[in-house]
Amino acid sequence: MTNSGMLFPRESLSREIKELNGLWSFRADFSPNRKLGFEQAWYKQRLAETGPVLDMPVPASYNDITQDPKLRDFIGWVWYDREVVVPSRWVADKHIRVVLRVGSAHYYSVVWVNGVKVTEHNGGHLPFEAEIGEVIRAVPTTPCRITIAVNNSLSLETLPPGSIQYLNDLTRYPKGYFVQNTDFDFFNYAGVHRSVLLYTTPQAYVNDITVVTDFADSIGAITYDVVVSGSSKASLKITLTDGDGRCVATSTGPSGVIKVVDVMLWWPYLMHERPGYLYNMEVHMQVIDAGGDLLEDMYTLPVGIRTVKVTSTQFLINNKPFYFHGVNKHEDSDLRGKGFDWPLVVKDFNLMKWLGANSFRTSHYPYAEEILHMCDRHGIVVIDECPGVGIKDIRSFGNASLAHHLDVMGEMVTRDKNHPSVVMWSVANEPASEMPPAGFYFKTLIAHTKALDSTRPVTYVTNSNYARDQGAPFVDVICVNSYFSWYHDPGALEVISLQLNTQFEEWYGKYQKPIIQSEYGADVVPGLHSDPPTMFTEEYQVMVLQSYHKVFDQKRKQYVIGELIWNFADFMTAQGVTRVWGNKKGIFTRQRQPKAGAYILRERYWRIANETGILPPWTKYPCSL
Ligand code: BDP
Repeated sequence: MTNSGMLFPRESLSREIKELNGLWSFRADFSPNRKLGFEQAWYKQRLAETGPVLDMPVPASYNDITQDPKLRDFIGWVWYDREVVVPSRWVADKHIRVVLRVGSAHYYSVVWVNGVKVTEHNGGHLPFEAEIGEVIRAVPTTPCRITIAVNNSLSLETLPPGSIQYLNDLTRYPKGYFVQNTDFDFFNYAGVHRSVLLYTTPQAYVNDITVVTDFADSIGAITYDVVVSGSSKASLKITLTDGDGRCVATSTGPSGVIKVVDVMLWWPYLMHERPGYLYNMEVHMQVIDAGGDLLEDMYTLPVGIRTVKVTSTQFLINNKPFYFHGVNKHEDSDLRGKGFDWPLVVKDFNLMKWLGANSFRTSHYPYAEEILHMCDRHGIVVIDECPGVGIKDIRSFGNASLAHHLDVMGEMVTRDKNHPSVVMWSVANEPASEMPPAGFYFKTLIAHTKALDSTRPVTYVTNSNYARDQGAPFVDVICVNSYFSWYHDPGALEVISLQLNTQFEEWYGKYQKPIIQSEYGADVVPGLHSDPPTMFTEEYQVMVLQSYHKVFDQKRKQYVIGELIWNFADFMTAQGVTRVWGNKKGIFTRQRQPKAGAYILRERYWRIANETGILPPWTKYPCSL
């Protein structure tokens, strides 16, 4: 694990938080080269003084907020700014670190405070931060101004990759016309997508915590490692409390093993009557600084005690076979785009629980940390995927791409390593894994990920041919996407069972690793009906699902360890002739209303859960939330 932490900001007796969500001033740089903002140094004054600004909510994508098609499809730099009143105590007290944190912004960000650059960050979907105490103390203006410039252009070396294409034929395109080409199937939403906040710590502080859990009989074990920054002389006390707040164990020192008697394990939803059980690990740091003052820092980390193992035919959680019956999702909704939104998050969890889903994959990028906290608490199991989606061009397998991909995995593992809900890393979705350089690329990437975290299996999601896939020898679990009777043999429902059976036999025959059907599905325009079923109708989606399920039911007794429907809900994509206002493979509409397929899955998921025989009678389907 890396040494520099990315602990989720939490209030404590030693830490305060000031959220900067709400309305920011916003200006897109429409200049031909998109560089006017830098040339005119827009960060040196209030954005409103540089030209016309819009109100822009944070967090949100900017694309669907106005009526302007140029902003919806904008490529290049956009600028945000707002003023914030920093409590005078934070400025006056030099013992306090003041940190500015951006939960995520797409994709390349530069941040200034009072016109002074404090950080830049390459990549969306992951947080970045900067210590700004020195800057606000240098010129203690009230209020202080925060400026964020964000650029959504992608290159062959970014994640996801993309490329800008200039269309220079003046008989067909206006002067200076360019487009951004990408190889992924979701709208390239951009802006400040997650919370922006200021938080404080003392100058000596708990920078990172890593926990690895295990158990034997009724004794749990938490192996912990705490990194303190700002002092080498800190003393540490660890207190572990149970779900009722009772202290169950203590420890001292920066690392060690905490034993928990009569351990309550963390179990997935529907696998146990008390899923998502969490302890709280309070880390209390004390140090006397050079001036003789006592500095204290407190950080409380929720900890779930569980184990994960993979055999050639099974995925084991707490040594019991776990079958993924779940969904693939997107961070996507009307108006907000990819902007974080609590009502949406809670509604989606209620729908997943209604469905009897015990898991999801964060297709195709890391989701907001708040969502992983919900998963921890509700026992929803997560395959945590990095933004390695659309890696199709051979130039995206070069050294620069690989170096960036390794960095992104480092950031993602650092952020998500302590979540009990996260049981596997996915390093990519449907890369061109049959290309020769993919062998070295994925060997390196997967080995690196295992070096970052040796406790979780690693995979990537493939749709290539089993015989030509270069990375499959290195993954722990084979994740396969297939769309029989859709992209292949459209309309031919009768081929599904044969082709799916062949798919499983070939992959298992060659690699002897457990397999997850990581995507399958069919588009539905809600309300469209036909009998006999034809593509895009509710009946057709039902038939596709049922045909896949028959084969899953044979193979899950052997080596198939999961099924994840594509997709939980309809989502927006780029415009194109195969997309009628977005991808319609949702079993729920984009507004989260069920299609016929949702009821098929609901019946199935609850039946599978009940078959395991460990559900108490009161949770038998149909159950209310
Ligand atoms: C798969 C991709 C996914 C797409 C899906 C589809 O992994 O991102 O949305 O196909 O076409 O290949 O619906």
